[in-house]
Amino acid sequence: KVDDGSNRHVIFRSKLPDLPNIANHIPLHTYCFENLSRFSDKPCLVVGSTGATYTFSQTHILSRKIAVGLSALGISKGDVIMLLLQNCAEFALTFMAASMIGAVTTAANPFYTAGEIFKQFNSSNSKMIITQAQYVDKLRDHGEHNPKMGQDFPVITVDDPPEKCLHFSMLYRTNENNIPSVTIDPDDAVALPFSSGTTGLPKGVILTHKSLITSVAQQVDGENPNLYLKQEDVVLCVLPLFHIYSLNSVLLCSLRAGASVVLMPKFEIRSLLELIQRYRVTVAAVVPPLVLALAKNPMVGSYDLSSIRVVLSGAAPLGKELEDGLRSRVPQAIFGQGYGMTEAGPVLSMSVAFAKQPLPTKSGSCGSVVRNAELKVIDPDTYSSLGYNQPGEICIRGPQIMKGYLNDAKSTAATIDEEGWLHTGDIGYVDHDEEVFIVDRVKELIKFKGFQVPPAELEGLLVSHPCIADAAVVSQKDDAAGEVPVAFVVLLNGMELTQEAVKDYIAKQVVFYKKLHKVYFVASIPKSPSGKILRKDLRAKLSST
Ligand code: 4UW
Repeated sequence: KVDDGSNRHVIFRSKLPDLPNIANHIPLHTYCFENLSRFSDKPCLVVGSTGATYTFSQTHILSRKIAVGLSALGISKGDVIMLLLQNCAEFALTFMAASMIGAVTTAANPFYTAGEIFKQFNSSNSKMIITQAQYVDKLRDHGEHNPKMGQDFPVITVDDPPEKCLHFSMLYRTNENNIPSVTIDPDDAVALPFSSGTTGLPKGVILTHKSLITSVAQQVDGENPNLYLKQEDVVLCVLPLFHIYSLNSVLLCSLRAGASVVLMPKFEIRSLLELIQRYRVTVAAVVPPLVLALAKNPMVGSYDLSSIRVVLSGAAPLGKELEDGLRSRVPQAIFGQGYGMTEAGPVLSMSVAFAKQPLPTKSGSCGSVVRNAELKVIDPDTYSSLGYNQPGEICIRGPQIMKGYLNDAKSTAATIDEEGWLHTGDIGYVDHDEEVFIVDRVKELIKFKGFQVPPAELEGLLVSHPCIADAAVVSQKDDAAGEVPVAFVVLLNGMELTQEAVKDYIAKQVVFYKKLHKVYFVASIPKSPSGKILRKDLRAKLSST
């Protein structure tokens, strides 16, 4: 995918000046804890449900202890550990600990089914799972092709360990000075989130020390940070840390900037409001469905939300009415969006209204491209680069983007071209004020409340049904979730199935947000001569029904 040369590259840059240098030659944990001495006794991690607080120096020492504990269990440089956790202090501590010994963290949604968990576990070649007791049964029930829990890999629980599991305390009852010395290269992996990218099944996204440091620096470093976080800030961490948005823009950015992080295991409106009020939350990182809840729920009126100074939304489009709805409830806050994609490290653009010296922004914009990066918009058919206000596929280039997909050179080459541009599969444009607007998505991905639903995964499950000959899954617009997956199914000759039977078949195998909302039985799936599903035609069919 290279420009045919007929058109000069039009490259968009941040409205803010570039950082003169980014410390992306050091390991991620060294970078995140670099300014520790300035705020060592300040609260770093606050567990919302219990009030337990870890200062920055406690967070640092515990991470070091856990690093020793992980290596005592045989985890060494390059090994992958899997976190299957709701937001909790142990998540943050273990992530940093793994970085310290050159290990890599892959985090999965704890609500995943056993099938989904083991696909990620096997494909990432994970060596252990750290989880909560309530998810352990799922790990036992994993079928004959998977490794045996407790024998082939240790399972550690952060709460009372069930049979054959170890307790998390064994990881931190160590001497932090015994950390093995490892040499970490900036291009070594540190995080391995899974994403389906522009096409196909979920794949391991290799994010290196260099990519994550660069991304955090692009947000919070320098004289005029794009996302200005102060030491007095209290950042809400309700979005799941297993998703890159929360891991990067909430946890890592706060660690670097010295802001406190209030951890909430899962979204529940009353506890959320209580936490905001109790801890005087100043920065709320949210997704559109959460904005909806905050804008519409009558309970909101009974809580004091006056501490909030920043509302950052992302991961899915935010409608203007929704934004206005919430704005009227927190009138003192600055509103804005960030635009991210796991593979992009993840932040492509961020509202400059959040900068230390803020600039005016428009409602609906996803901000300006981050500093020290290049963004271009290309014609999806000719690849030639487009100018202001012309919608096309958004591409990004810079040291923050992923190294590639794990063990998948083909998908990597289809996503990052020879010139280093990462093709997002999103359609958008940049206006004359350098603001990015997303208008459509050309990739297959469906986003349910910001969660990834890869159609190829559901199609694979559908055609594994003995009565189904072919299938295609596309998105349908939905007021509450943004998008929901619906299926077109071709039955094998003479076979009969009801819509409910197809839905149930899928529902048993996937996490709640991947469930099919509708099933249409059709005679054939429209395909291009090369065999690609013509999803546009199917979506058009949906909007005409
Ligand atoms: N508007 C419209 C948006 C937007 C959007 C994303 O699950 P992934 O791979 O990754 C994410 C990451 C989001 C993110 C990370 C860090 C951050 O600071 C931030 O700002 C608030 C957001 O969602 O899904 C990637 C896909 O999600 C869509 C878009 O299609 C993108 O390719 N998407 N943000 N503001 N759509």
